[in-house]
Amino acid sequence: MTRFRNTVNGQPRGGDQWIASLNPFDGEAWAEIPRGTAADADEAVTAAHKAFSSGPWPAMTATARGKLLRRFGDLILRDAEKLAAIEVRDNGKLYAEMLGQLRYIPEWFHYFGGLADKIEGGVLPMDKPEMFAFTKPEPLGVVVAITPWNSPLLLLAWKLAPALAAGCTVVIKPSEFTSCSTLALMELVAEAGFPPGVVNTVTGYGSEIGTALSEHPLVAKLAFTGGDATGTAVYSSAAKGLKHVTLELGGKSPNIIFDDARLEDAVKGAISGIFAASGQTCIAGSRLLVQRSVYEEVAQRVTAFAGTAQMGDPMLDTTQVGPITTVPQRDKVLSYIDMARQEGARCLLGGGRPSRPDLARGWFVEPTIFADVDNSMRIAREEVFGPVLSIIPFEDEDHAVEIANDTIYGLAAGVWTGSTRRAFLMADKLQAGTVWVNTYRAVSFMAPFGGYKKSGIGRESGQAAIREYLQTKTVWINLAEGVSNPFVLR
Ligand code: TXE
Repeated sequence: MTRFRNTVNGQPRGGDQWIASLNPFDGEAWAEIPRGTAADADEAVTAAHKAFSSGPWPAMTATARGKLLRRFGDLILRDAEKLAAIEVRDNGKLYAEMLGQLRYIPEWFHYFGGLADKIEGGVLPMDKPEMFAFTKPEPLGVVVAITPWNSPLLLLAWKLAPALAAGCTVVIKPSEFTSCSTLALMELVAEAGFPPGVVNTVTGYGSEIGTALSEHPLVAKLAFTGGDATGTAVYSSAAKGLKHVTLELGGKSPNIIFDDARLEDAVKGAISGIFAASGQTCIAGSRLLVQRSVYEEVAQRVTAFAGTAQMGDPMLDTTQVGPITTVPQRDKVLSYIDMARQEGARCLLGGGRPSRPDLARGWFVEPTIFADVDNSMRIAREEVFGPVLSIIPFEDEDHAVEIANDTIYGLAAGVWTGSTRRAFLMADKLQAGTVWVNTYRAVSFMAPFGGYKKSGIGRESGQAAIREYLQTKTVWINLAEGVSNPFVLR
């Protein structure tokens, strides 16, 4: 069995105990990762702090940092197939999806590599005579990047690229379910030429090393993607040490179909919103809001389309729906399906585990569709994070906005319409960090991404994201000779 090791200060680190990494398609252990301890977390943070404070990294120009990032991006592209295959074995998502992600991830390192030496301070047009003042952006320090299991390397890239471009050093804590690709990536960190200690990893259970990382006094910032309960705990830990945070949390995103939409496209948009990645995405369009006049037609067409989705081995090109990544997550999804039935929703498709013998060892849940969902039901209010769609009817624009915004979350929203007026109006009124019109589940390195309300704090991707890893220093230089009255404010 393959054993992946952590990297601390450029050196491999095993562990006294190991955690098996299981393949969601067959339930078999295929690799092992170290079960880190609080002492391991401390060692990784200390190494990152040393690399931030002394040695080649702080002495490096922003231009040189940018080159390293771009080289790293090139190496990821070179090894995209290998890394994608590791991700599939760890999280069960389609090889086609993971390879697409791996081939796109380099763009984050190219983009932020390019941005590294374009972050400028400013000279202030001083209101005080003979005083010169300027601002200077400086890196925050040690960043702990805590990543989840659904898209390990993509969500890591969203943190790692701006953090390194800003000049921070990083400790990565990947999900205990899917750490292997991150540990494999560390070989490329070394090959790219990052100095030891700039990027470190510590694997293990969140409950065992999470607090040691998020409350460590040498950590300046926590960049987290995961569930909102864990995110809240991480935020509380950060508050104790007044640390900076970026939190990308859950969602219950509305995907809204108006009767003036091209229904053929809207149906595909509904499918990609919830059944791609078996619904295990924070941006899942889990609430399909459909205008009453086309409600039955859309429900029937989405059901017919989803009914053709091929479940199977995620490595095969013909597979469209893979297994759920973890057993606890599969059980959570099944419990929500039961709950929806009890709440009185009408099950149009799926509703359980598939009966096919060749899928029996995998953690599959059938693509499931509930119609006649009321937005007050738990199936419409809580994040399921699986292939379960709730269809909710609405009457008009105001009603759609009311239902869409009636949620604690605000990560994303989709609108399907043929009207430009309606597109702009809905984009204004929807409380979400991302609004897609006539498309769904699109992301880009240049497009800021993050949540309104309980979906998170801060933004990833885009120019502003690097600011999340910087702080501003204001420098005052007195050009006058002599100091005026020391007892009054200057
Ligand atoms: O995620 P966790 P879980 C949602 C989804 C899912 C639910 C729970 O609804 O059903 O979250 O999933 C680390 N201190 N999302 O429990 O716990 C953990 O080791 C510091 C949405 O698997 O949020 C992992 O590295 N860290 C989501 C990371 O937090 C801790 C993606 C995320 O795991 C910690 C995944 C602690 N005390 C799940 N406890 C999205 N937004 O994309 C755990 N961790």
